[in-house]
Amino acid sequence: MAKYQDLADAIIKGDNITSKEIAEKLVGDNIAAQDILNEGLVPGMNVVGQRFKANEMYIPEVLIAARAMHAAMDIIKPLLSEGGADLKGTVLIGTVQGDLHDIGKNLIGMMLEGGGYQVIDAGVDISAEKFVEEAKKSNAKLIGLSALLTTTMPAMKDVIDAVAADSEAAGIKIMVGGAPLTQEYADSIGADGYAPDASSAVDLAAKLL
Ligand code: B12
Repeated sequence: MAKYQDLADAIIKGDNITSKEIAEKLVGDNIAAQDILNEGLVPGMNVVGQRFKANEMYIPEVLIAARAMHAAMDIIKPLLSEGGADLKGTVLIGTVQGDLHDIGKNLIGMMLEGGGYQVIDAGVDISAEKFVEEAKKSNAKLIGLSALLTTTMPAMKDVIDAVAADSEAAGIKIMVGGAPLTQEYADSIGADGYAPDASSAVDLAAKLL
């Protein structure tokens, strides 16, 4: 019988063929999709996140691991929603207006998915109005904003203000990140949270939701 650890190992190695096969075997063995997520995918991506943080893994390896996670996720996703599995909530992510950098945002999205959240990716160069509209449409409880340019950091405050000004959106939490960001900057614009990397972002989401 396939084991959770084999699935986690396939993800860490970035082997998307094996991760898919193991996920299929586990499903065939009648293992609940939620258990496959919690005992295989999440621990695998946790190791990847920790190694990335410790500079033991580099961006391409993380992206390859994330692809292996997605291959397994594709198998269990339909079963998760079918069984009404208790996904932890919806997080809307996007890069702010004027900014096209998306590598960090994509990593955040993959790690959040691996952590059991439903992730809606609005994309790049997203206006404050669009963030509000998408958050309401997807019933997101948390928005993750990314900015890589010092010139686009102020656009994060525009999103925070637009969310606060909209009676239907007010109350949605906002976390921010990106290389030029600091905790001080996040505090100064009134963000609910800041995380310096993808694995801390998952911890932060758990704290905020
Ligand atoms: C790749 C890259 C590009 C690519 C982007 C490709 C893509 N699809 O993303 C391209 C070539 C398109 C590009 C374009 C430009 N770039 Co550029 N780019 C970079 C580079 C080399 C890497 C960025 C990156 O992906 N890092 C890796 C990821 C994983 O890290 P990260 O994004 O920081 O994300 C991590 C954390 O910050 C955090 N995080 C990120 N987002 C979020 C969100 C939340 C909610 C949370 C909690 C956490 C979080 O978690 C992530 C994972 O750990 C940086 C230099 C550098 N070393 O940072 C310059 C850099 C960001 N770029 C820069 C510039 C100037 C530009 C251009 C203006 C260049 C030009 N003259 O055309 C354009 C701007 C285009 C635009 N409008 O956005 C400057 C910015 C300087 C500044 N002070 O603002 C940098 C710093 C290079 C430099 N030293 O000058 N760029």
